[in-house]
Amino acid sequence: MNTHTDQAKRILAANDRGGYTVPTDRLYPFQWNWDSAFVAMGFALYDIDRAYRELERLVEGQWADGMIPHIVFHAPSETYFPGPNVWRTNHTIPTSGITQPPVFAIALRKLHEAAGKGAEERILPLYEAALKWHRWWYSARDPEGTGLVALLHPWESGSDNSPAWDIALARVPTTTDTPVVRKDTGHVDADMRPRDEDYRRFIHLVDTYAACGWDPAKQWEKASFKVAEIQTTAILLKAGEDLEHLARLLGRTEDAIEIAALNDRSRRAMMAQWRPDLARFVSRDLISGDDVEAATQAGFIPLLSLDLDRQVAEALVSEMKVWSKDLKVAFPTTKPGIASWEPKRYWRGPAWAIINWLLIDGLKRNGYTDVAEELRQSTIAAIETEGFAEYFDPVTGQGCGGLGFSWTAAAYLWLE
Ligand code: 9YW
Repeated sequence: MNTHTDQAKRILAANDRGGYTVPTDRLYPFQWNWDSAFVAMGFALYDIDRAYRELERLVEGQWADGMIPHIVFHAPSETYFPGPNVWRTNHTIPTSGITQPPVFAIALRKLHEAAGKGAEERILPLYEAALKWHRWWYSARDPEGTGLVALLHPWESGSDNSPAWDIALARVPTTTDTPVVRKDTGHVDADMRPRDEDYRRFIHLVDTYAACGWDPAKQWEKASFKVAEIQTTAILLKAGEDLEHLARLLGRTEDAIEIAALNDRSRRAMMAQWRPDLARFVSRDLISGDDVEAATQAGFIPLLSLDLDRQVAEALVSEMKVWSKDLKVAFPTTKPGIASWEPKRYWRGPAWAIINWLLIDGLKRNGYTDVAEELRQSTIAAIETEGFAEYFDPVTGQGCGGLGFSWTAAAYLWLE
C-alpha cells in the first residue's frame, strides 16, 4: 500500500474519539460539522460502517428546528475557545449555536453509493436529518425566498477570516460581554491565525445571538453581520441535488418535488450573481445591499453545482489559471498579490485540500478534466511533500496550521 494512504488512515484512526473524528488534536478537540462530512467520505472508501457512524454522531447534535450546529461538544476539553459556556445554547448535548457549510447530503449520497443496494435502512434517519436541515436553511436563512442563503457569522462559512468578510465584519463592534481568552495561538503560530480584532468581533456576534436565545427570527433581526453567500449556496445546491436523488431512491416523491423546487430557486439566484467584469460569482452583503467583491475562492465554487454556459465557464476557468500562475500549490483562497492577500494567514491566501476537492469536482462537472487533474496533482504533491497539514502556503508549499489534520487525510484518500 502507498505509505501516504496508510498514513492518512492512521491519522483518521488517531483522531477518532469514539465514532466521531476531531479535526486535529488539541487545536480542535470536538466534532466539527463540515469536517465530519469530508471525513465520512474518506472512511467510505474503506470502512462504510465507520463512515455512517461519523454522520450519526454529528446528527446527535441536531436542533429541534433542523439546524445541525457547527460544533458538537461530545466531551469536555480545555484546549479550545469558545467552549459550551460561551455559546450558552442549553442543549442536552452541548453544541455551538451556528452552523457550517452543508456538505452532509453530498457525503450521504457517496456513502450510500459505496454501501450498495440494501443500505436504505441505515441512511433513512440520516436522510431525514438532512432534509430537516435543508428546510432550516431555506426558512431560517432565506426568509424572503431569494434562493441565496445567508450567514450570520463568519464561522458559518468555514472560512473564518476570509477577506470576503472585511467590509461586513468591520461594522461589528469589537466590544464583548465575554472575556476573549484565545487558546488557538497557544497551539499554532499567531501569524497563521485570525487576528485578535477578528476574534473580538466573532465573540460579539456570539453574545448578540445568545441574547436572542438562539431564536432564528430574532437573530435575523439583530444581526450586524448578514451575508447572502455564494460558496454556501453552491454547496447547498449540490447537496440539494444529492438529496433529491436520495429522495427518489427512497420513494419519497413529495420530498423530491419539494427539494427540486428549492434547488431550482437557488440555481437561478446563483446565476444572477455572475459578474462578467470580475470573471467570478459574488455574494451579497444584506446589510449594505452591496456585492461582496473581495477576490476569494468562494467566487469559483459555483462550478460545483451549476452547469455553466461555455462563455461563463471559459471566463471563470481562465481567471482561475491567472490566480494559480507561478504558485507552488494551487488553489489560493485569496487572489495572489492583492492588498488583502496573506499566504500564510488561514483563509486569507493559503491553499486548502478540501476547497480543492470541491473545485476539482466542479471542474469535472463542467468538462474541464485537464484543469481538474492539474489541481488534483498539485494537492497530492503538497500533501506528499509536507504531510497532512491543515492548509498550505501556496507560494512556498509549506504545510501550515494544525498537523495530522483529518480532512486533509480524507481529501488525500479521495483524490489519490
Ligand atoms: C473554529 C475545524 C474548523 C473548520 C473551519 C476552520 C476552523 C475555526 O477550523 O474553524 O474555531 O471553528 O475555519 O472551516 O471547520 O477544522
